[in-house]
Amino acid sequence: MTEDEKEFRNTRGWTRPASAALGGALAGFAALATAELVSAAVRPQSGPVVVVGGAAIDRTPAAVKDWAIRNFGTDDKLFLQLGVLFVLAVFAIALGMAALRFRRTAAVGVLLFGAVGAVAAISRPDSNGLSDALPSIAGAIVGAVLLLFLAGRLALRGPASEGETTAPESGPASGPPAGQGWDRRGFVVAATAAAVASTGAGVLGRALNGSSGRDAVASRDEAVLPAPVSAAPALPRGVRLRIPGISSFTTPNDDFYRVDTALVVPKVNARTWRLSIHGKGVRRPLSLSYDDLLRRELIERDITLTCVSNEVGGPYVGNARWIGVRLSELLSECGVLPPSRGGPADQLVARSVDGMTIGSPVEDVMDGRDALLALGMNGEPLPFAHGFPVRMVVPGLYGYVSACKWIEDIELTTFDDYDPYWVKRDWARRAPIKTQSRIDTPKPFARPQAGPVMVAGVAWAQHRGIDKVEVRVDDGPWQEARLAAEDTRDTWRQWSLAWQAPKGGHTLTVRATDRTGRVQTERRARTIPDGASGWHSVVVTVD
Ligand SMILES: Nc1nc2c(c(=O)[nH]1)N[C@H]1C(S)=C(S)[C@@H](COP(=O)(O)O)O[C@H]1N2
Ligand SMILES: [Mo]
Repeated sequence: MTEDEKEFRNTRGWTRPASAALGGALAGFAALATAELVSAAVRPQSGPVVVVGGAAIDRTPAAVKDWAIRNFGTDDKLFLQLGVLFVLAVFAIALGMAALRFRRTAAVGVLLFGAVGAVAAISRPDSNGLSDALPSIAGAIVGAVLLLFLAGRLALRGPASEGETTAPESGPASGPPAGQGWDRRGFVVAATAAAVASTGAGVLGRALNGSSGRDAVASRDEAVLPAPVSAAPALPRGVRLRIPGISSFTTPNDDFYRVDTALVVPKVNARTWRLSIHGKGVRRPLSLSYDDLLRRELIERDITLTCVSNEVGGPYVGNARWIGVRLSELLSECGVLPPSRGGPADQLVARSVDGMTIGSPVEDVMDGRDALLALGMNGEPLPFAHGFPVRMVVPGLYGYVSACKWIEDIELTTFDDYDPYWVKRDWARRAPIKTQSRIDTPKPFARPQAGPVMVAGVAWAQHRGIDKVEVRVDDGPWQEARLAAEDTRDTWRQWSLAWQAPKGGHTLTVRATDRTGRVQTERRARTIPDGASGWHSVVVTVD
């Protein structure tokens, strides 16, 4: 190959555009790594992927969100973040290619991405103001400078480079020998250095962000829940059916479903946490510390929590033993009266440290049910993912209208005056839990042997109680299932039916009847606006 041919390859081949693409990707990577490191100094929730992802969550139409939860389950957040990263990577590569010709414009493009991140950061509901914009801004500046520099190495120089920008601002004088070409060595060195430095910054930022909740972790580790004055009664005998594959009566914390909008689980320091209660009809506003709550009379209750996004047969339901303060007691101390006794507020809006708002009917919270400000879950302080230090739990209401995690503020208001987060997104203002039942075993498309097969599962109608569960095989008659003993009417109930399974394909269907005598409706409803309805069926093939 002649020198001329080499030069031709050097300028016209694929390596230059490929390097440009790589340069763009590196600039994007450096920007994110810088942002990660700076967010460790500001706070983990201020990173660009988190804030842009959070803004995307808030703007996602309910139907799409529903779809995402259905398809990705609790991994929906991971997929969202990967999606944000993918979009960023595509744009970074495009900007890198554009920088071959329009170096300054491409750098400005990087800065624009930073601006998007900065605006998203400032407009998060839990934003700390301008400081939250720092990670995005710092990242964008580093990314833009790196892109300028790398594109400088790629600029063609020398007399024969007409038609391409000769880019006088490019690079140091110690570039390549004069002549047609670009600074390959300079590019490789700079790109390698940038990759190494960015990886270092990213890893360090990750590590710092990971440990940033140290104070919060320490405050949870040292928290000791006093014995409740009113302990939950021992579980009645016969609450648990010993059937393989059935949901355990008490859901262990690690298996408890999680549904929230938080891309980063808030780590709240209980030592500095406070809860305020204020608003309409609050004659004596309160501000409480974690210790204030621990010093109060605590009660312990088994309560089954359910998500309104749970499909018929879905997994977003769990039962735990909660320890907490009676919410109605605190409200009464503040002088709050329920609407039925003339109180002016009919909606209690709980606000979390991450800006979630959840509205519950004041009437329900004060009607004598065990509405809790919960501190403990299954014998330990709340796990961070489930709301440490304090969350609400109200028997009989879906989580999105009752179970605010990481709560820090309670405002008494009216349904007319204020729409909380999910209501703004077309979910119902009021949402009592619908009677539901689920077949846990056999699993869909199972192939049991002909003969005795245990059909079993759970049924729930919190605060009304379950009185009957029936199972139907194909189009046969409804057969009454055996019901496990009831713990309380606020908890789910296990059930089972011994089935003599004949060979062939069969559809098993379940329905429950609650204590008001109402049979679970067959009418199919979507989750939005106020919870799914319909009967759960499982198709099996008996061999
Ligand atoms: N701060 C906050 N609290 C929240 C939510 C949320 O997104 N943010 N989601 C609610 C919903 S929709 C449900 S079903 C329950 C779920 O509680 P869990 O994750 O502990 O099971 O929390 C509720 N509390
Ligand atoms: Mo929910």
